Amino acid sequence: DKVSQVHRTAYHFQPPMNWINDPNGPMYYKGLYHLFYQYNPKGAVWGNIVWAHSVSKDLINWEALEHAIYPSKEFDKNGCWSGSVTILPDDKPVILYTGIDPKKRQVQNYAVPKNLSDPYLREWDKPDDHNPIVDPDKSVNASAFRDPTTAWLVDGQWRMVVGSRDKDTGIAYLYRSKDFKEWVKAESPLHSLEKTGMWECPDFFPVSLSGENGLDTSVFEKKGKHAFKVSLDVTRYEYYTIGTYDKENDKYIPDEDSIDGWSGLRFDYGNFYASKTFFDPSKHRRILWGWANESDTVKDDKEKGWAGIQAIPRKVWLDANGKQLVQWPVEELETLRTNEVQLSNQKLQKGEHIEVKGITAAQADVDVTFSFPSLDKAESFDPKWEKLDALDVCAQKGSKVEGGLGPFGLLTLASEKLEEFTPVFFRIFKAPTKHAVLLCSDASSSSLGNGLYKPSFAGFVDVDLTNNKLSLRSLIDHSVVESFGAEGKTVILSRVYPTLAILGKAHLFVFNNGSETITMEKLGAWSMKKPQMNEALKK
Ligand code: DQQ
Repeated sequence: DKVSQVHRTAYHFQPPMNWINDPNGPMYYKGLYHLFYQYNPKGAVWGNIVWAHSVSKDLINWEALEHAIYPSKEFDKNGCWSGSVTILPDDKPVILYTGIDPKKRQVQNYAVPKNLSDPYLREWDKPDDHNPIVDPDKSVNASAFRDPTTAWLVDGQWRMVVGSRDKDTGIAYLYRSKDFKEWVKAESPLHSLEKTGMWECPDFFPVSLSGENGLDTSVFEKKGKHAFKVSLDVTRYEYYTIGTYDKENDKYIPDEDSIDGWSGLRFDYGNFYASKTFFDPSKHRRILWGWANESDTVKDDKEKGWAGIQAIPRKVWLDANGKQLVQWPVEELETLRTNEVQLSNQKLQKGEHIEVKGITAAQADVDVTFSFPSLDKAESFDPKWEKLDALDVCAQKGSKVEGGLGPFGLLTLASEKLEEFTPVFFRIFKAPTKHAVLLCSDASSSSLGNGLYKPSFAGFVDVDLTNNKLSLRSLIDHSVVESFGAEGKTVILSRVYPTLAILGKAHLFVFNNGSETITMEKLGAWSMKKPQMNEALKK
């Protein structure tokens, strides 16, 4: 029997079928972007993990290639888990990845292209010489030792980090090598922190102090800043800090005002995990890939025959305030825009909603700027909330709870009579010393379906409100709503599974449910075309 595929995404990265998880080894090489990813060739649940491989000229249209890395040696007999690519001098890419060995130990291996003149880099060799390059020594927990990073070069020696834990202390073990084969563990880790648990998929990279350009992973600017990200196994959230890299002592030191731990900054306050960045020399930018798991039931995943997507690749850079990163969908995404609709200067009184007509609302890109006369009507911030996650505040103060300044924003994937909708909205509070801006992407009203995970994802937005404006962009793609608040300062990805608001029956509205009148200053909305998405195996 034919399963309905109403929730399959059109322009997010997906293979034709089966389970996917972490993005692996993203790179730009000889005019092509490569993406590898954790893949189960045999089904829609996690298992039998190989590195599937796709290439693209524009990060939007993808061609599927043969699997690049799959169990074929003793040192990866039980699985080929996550890892990274480093491009060595003379344009030679090398993969570092975690293999699961016959004793189920996690070991670090390397692989090199069989034929460097093939721009597709289809076939990879895992030499017996020096593999595995890193074995867990006696001090290391061999079942929590994985996900090697892209390496960086300091004074002629490569460094890379492997994620781990010692009891509940998260650890980024540091290794050094002169030739990329002989690796020696440093006496102390690059970074570690108690009570954070296993550090999966660490990522460590330099950021420019000004502008939006990215830096190659081995570039160190005077007084430069670095970002360090980990994926926390226990909560399935990631967090990052901004800090400095002390090259002499090979230590990463988070800035004093950058929270190191569970409540630190996140790339994304929604469904986004095991992310990885890479430097794109062709456009001098750093790009972030992240995995968005299903929020559907496992039974549905199996019936559909697929599970997992990759978020739209995002350019990432340091905010002008030096305190956080900013993200924006890569500009190439805009080539998919069609059926443009522009609206401007429309007032929204309390309780009003305006439909955005003329686009395919289930497969769209919408970018809107709101303004308001003043901050006077902002509700006061309940001090009790200080102890809560933003998500809990959003669960209490949803889009249907009337406010002062907000809630206002978008109702995405909405059914005609609003039995289903995923609101993405701002709500502004008067906090003791300043205003607190909450961005919420609330899945609780997204579907009449049963057994779904429907969290009220939310994050605070550290934004200057002196011009009384806030902007919001949402990428809507059937079962995903990926939203960028305040030009990418706070980002939230939600997976949702409407039963009524599907395909041509989905609607998009702009709404306000606060006593202050909001002006929709300008809105651009587009239907999104379907790119080539891994259908054909490139010959
Ligand atoms: N997924 C991989 C691991 C990694 C985890 C296995 C994160 O290497 O730690 O599929 O999602």
